[in-house]
Amino acid sequence: MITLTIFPPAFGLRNVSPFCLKAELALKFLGLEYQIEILDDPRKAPKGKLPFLRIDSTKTNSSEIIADSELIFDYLDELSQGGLYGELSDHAVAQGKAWTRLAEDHLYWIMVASRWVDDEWFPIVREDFFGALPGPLTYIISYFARKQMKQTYLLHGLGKHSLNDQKKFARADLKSISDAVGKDGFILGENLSCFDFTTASLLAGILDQRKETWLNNITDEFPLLRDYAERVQKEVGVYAREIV
Ligand SMILES: N[C@@H](CCC(=O)N[C@@H](CS)C(=O)NCC(=O)O)C(=O)O
Repeated sequence: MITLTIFPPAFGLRNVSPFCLKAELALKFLGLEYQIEILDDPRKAPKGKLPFLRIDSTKTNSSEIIADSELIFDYLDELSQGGLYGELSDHAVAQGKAWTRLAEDHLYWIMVASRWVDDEWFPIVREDFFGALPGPLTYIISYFARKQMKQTYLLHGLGKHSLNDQKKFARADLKSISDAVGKDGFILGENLSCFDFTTASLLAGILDQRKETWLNNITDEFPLLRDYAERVQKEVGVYAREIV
C-alpha cells in the first residue's frame, strides 16, 4: 500500500502545500491506489518536510520511504514504467525541470513570504497552523517559526529585496507561466504533463486560499492562470480546495 503524508487542511485548502498536492496529482494521474495520512508537525517527517511517501509491502514485510516530491516523481515514474516522463523527450524534460525550479525555488518562496512575512496575513498562519496548541504556546511557537521563516527568506536572497521588487519578481514569474500556457495549453505545450502538477499546484494554492494575499492581486493580472490551474486539477480530478 502507498501512503502519502501531507499537512492538515489550512487556509481554506484541503491540501495546503503545493509539493503535497503535486505528489497527490501524480498518484491520481497514474491511477495508483493510495491513502492519505495527515501529519501536522513536519519536524517528524524523515527530512523535516512534507510530503513523503511510504510504500508498505506485505509480501516482504518491509517499508520504503521516499521524501521529496521530485524523488517521489522519480519513484512513481519507475513504478509505472514511464507513466510520468516516458512520453517526454529529453528536451521537454529539461524544460519541465526549468519550470519546476522557477515554481519551487523562486515563486514558491514569494508565496510563503506573502503569507508568513506579511503582518496582516500572518494571523491566519498562526490560527491555522498553530491554533490547536494550548494557550500561549500558539503565540510563542508561531513567533519563533515566523522568525525562522523570515531568516530563511533572507538567506534565500528574495527577502533582501524591497516589497516592490519582490512583486516585480512575482509578476515576471507569473507572466512567464501565463505566456507559456496561453488560453488552453499546458506548461510544455498542447498536452498535460507531470510538470503541470508542479506549476498548477502552486497557482491553485495562491488562487484558492481563504483570504487573498498581495500575491493574489498580481496573479489576478493574468486571468489565464486561473483557467490553467482549473484545467489541470479537473483533468486529474484532484483539487487544492475542498470540492463538495
Ligand atoms: N523539495 C521538497 C520541498 C518540500 C517543502 O518545502 N515542504 C514544505 C511545505 S510546502 C514543508 O514541509 N515545510 C516545513 C518546514 O520547512 O519546516 C519537495 O519537493 O518535497
